[in-house]
Amino acid sequence: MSEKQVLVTGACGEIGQALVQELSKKGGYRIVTSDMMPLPDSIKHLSAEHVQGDLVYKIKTFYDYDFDIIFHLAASLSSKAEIATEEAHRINVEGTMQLLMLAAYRSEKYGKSVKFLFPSSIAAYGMPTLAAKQNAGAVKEEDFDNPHTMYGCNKLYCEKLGIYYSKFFGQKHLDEKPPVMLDFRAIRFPGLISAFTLPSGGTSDYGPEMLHASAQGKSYACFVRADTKISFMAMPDAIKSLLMIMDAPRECLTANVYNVAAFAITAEEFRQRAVMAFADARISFEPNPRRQGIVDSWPEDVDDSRARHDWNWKPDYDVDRFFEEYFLPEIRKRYGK
Ligand code: AKB
Repeated sequence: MSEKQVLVTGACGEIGQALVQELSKKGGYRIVTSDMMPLPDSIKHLSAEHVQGDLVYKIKTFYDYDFDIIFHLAASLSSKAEIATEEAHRINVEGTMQLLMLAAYRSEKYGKSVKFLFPSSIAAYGMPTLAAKQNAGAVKEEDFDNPHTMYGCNKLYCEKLGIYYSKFFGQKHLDEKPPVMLDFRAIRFPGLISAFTLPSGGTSDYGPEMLHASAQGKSYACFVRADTKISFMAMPDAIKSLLMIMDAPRECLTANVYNVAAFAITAEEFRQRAVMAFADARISFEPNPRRQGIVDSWPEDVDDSRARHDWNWKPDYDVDRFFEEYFLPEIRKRYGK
């Protein structure tokens, strides 16, 4: 069978690096990567071609490629996007729009539906008050879709754009045979934690930052309150979900956008786990009002029953397995603790 051609944008980011490694392990793909930065050594040898530069300006390059699948991971995350809103809009929305137009064009012109995989986020939600957040429990995809951040607005709007380009673009008369459209599939991710890379520019970053700092014997001042609770997931589960939704037969998908969840814990619970694992961990809480406000607007947990039903989603790592079987063994190897 011939190889499928895959584009991974934002390949140098945390999800990008882990995804490129898994796609290459899975086999059967010619992986083209793109990012503002050169590829790190860990994945350099796995990319058939790397296009370095700003996606918005490089998009013309990609019109010559016959992509079967696009993973559009490039984004400016929530904390960074809140500081540079206009730039975030350009990266998050214009970049996505350009790539969706390319996928729509290729799908229609060559009669072959390009799969477009999009990582959305719990930032697409906006809980009106802390009390509402605490009372809501695990929220469904259609609830509380009123983001409070530029990044959340960008993600929610790009979900809508993806649905538009996959269903309505061209506005054919209802009786006309519809053209071949792109196949848009989005996952709303919680905070992700990798044992190999550190996030930057996000607001769920306090979780991974606290753990990596403690593993290195460094003190850490957590920028949110101890009682702050959101949902988190091990990076291998995030990659698993992307590959599962990629492979899911279209007819099994009842929606374009899916929550995935693994474990919802507070910043204090992170601290306790860190202290149990690393006796010299020194963690204080010094909330930053702006970043606190962002996380307070995200739900405590999300309901992923739609993904479980439609494509048999189930995370491998609950909170205990995350620490005992993934994070701690890997991080001890990494930092020699
Ligand atoms: C962020 O904190 O911005 C991201 C996210 C939750 O989408 N990690």
